[in-house]
Amino acid sequence: MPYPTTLKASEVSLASHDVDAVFIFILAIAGFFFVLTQGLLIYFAIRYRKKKGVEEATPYITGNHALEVVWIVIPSLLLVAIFVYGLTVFIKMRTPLPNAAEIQVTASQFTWSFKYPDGRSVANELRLPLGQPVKLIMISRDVIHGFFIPAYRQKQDVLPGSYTYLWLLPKQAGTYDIYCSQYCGTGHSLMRATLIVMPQPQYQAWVAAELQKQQAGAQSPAERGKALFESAGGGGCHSIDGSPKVGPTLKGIFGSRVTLTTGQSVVADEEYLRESLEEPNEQVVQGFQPIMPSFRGSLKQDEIAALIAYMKTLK
Ligand SMILES: [Cu+2]
Repeated sequence: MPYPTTLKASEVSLASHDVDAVFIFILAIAGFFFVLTQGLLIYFAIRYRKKKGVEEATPYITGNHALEVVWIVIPSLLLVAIFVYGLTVFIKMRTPLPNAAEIQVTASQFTWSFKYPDGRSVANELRLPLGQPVKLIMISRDVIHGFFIPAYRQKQDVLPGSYTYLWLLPKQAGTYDIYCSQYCGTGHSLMRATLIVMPQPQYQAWVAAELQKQQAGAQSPAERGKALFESAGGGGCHSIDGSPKVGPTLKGIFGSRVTLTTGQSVVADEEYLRESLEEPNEQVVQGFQPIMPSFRGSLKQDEIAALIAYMKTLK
């Protein structure tokens, strides 16, 4: 999703502003020396070209201390300036403000899951209030992923078994893309999420509405299953409307006859769906890769039952 084209990309977040400034600084220096050296090259080639019929001996030059000092000292100082400027911005980008709100990010094939301080979990959508610093504490459930917000110029690898972090300071309301920047498997290109930056009052209203929804009390198993499917990011791999994704669609799955990679055909009943959640790579549907992560241990039995109840509603 594109962010509004009326604003300058360099102003959408603190880091994007700083990173762009360093980039332009280096580009300007490089551009200046490119024009200077190539300009002189062309100028000298014309000015001192060999003229027809003129025999001129090339002067024998042994050195020029003043010139040598200039071309050693000036570029050295410029390189130190680039280093110091870059380091300053890097330190700023790696040092979260002390009042940063903490959000847990869990990456898994092929979903981003965000856990807010109030306990809510949302898949593939991160909402942040404008002007409020946020620290993302990230871990992966399976392979190495990369959390990347191109418009913010911020990117951080997300590793299994080790926390990494990123901190953001949104400066413009809008909608931005979040990509996975490390090839992580078949569904890598689908591993996208959306960052929505909202003005403070709207954000507070959204949080209140979500919390109310959550506390609205007794859900039916199918409603609970739907919420679980969404918060666990099931939609990253399985469509519910029959459209193709990395995994089979869940539309009409319950009670249907599926052909497995072994050639065998089975009915997708409660037991088949339970096994597909806990031992997903035992009975893989023909035409699909055995890449689904196991939810054994991470889903309780009543949650599995709720998910199956939800699948029954997807006719
Ligand atoms: Cu990934």
